Amino acid sequence: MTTKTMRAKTLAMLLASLLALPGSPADAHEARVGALKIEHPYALATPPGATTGGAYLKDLFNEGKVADALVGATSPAAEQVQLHAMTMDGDVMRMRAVATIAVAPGRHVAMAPGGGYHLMFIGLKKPWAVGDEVPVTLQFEHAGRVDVMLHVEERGAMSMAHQKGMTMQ
Ligand SMILES: [Cu+2]
Repeated sequence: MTTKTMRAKTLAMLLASLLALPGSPADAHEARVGALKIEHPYALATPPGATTGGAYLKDLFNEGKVADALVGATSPAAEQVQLHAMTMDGDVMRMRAVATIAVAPGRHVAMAPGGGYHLMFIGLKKPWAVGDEVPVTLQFEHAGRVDVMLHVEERGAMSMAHQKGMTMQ
């Protein structure tokens, strides 16, 4: 094997491991409450001094027969946690607070950076670094309350990878 092909292989492997990281079995985690399955709750690292942060449930799946909805969230890591929706206002992407995020029976809600829904942490007690774990309590209309741990991940390449994974609704 030439040095060149070895280098190319190493690079390809490195790239593959980077892209696979957020959803890989080693890193993925999930929680269940009632008929709801929450897959890989995560947050993105914030810049130093940041007072807000975005968090995402990679997948929220309603396995049951009853309509449910995420109606609120709280965390000791922030003064408040809002449910946000991204919408296009002409060419500008804007976010707004919503009261509920519905998850119909048999349906998935996928949250990702750059579109759809997210959890917005306002008044962060401290900025988030890669590898941090942030507790959040989710309140659902039917299933009730569940504590999950957000894994803090890198911005940029990682969120791109997440967006790619969002097509499988
Ligand atoms: Cu927001």
